[in-house]
Amino acid sequence: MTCRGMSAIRGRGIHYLHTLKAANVPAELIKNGQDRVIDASLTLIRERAKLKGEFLRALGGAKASASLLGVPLGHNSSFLQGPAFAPPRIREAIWCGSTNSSTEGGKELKDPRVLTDVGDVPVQEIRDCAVDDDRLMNVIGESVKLVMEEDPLRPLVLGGDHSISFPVVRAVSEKLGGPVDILHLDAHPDIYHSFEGNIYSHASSFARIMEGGYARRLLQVGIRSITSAGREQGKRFGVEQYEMRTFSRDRHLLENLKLGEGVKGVYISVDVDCLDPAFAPGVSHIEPGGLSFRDVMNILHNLQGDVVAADVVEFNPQRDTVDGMTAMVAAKLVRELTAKISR
Ligand SMILES: [Mn+2]
Repeated sequence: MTCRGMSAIRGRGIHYLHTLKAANVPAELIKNGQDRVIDASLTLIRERAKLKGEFLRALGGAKASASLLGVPLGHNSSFLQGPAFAPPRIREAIWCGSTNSSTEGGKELKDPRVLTDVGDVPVQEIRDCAVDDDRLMNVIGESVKLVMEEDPLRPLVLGGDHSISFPVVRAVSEKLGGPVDILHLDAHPDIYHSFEGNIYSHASSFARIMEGGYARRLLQVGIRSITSAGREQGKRFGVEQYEMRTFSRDRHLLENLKLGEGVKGVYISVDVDCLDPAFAPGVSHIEPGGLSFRDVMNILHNLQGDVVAADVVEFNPQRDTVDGMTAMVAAKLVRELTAKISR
């Protein structure tokens, strides 16, 4: 596909805003309506999380259990907006009959003590009501906190573009009362102060996280598209950037990580484009020279630490192969992260 073809796709993205901005309509009418829609959205997530939490506590036997929360948001991407359509495709692939419901280490995904689902934050419906991003990011964070409210549930967030990691990590850190260590797998450091004027850009989420003090350590792995500004920002925030060009040298260290001691735990953020595009073509930013799927599995399986929450972001179904290969890749990342979280 040519780049011109790609901007045509971008032009067909989601554009719900603007229709509620007539000058002669009282602002309070709109504000009150937005409040009601947001309340209703949070109520459905709260009640689903509450039911699943009560159910697991009644069953007993789970100390920590992954619960899926979809965040279908794509408008903070600097290029394509397809990640807004990812959560249902990932769920479909998790339960695809072509494979069984066991994780590699033998956990059973159909056991609710291992995995539950509280549904999606209705991002498009909220944006359709002309809610701005300051508020939308708060709704995403509130939704994460509603899941964490229900012990033993822990949020496993389905993106969405990478901008969602900022409100999610902020919520996790606020809820736990301190910073976490973050393992961030990505081709890009996503640490620009802002990108094309957008402080909520998917290229800026880790600048917001580091500024907010939500992470003690940030380890970025898989990096192979980084500018001098990205390296400077990394130094400024004390980020540990592991670039692909030295991966063979760093492999042993990265496949034996121990994180989260002395802080509130470990957060894992997986951008699907950390993988080489040979393994995961369905991403917005094709960047050759990445990790193999098994490299990622080795890093995740061998990581020692209490994983308090995680996300899988930047899967773009509009760029996937016709048979949904990258959906299966994203789903397997979610399945293995589920195994990592649940115990
Ligand atoms: Mn990326």
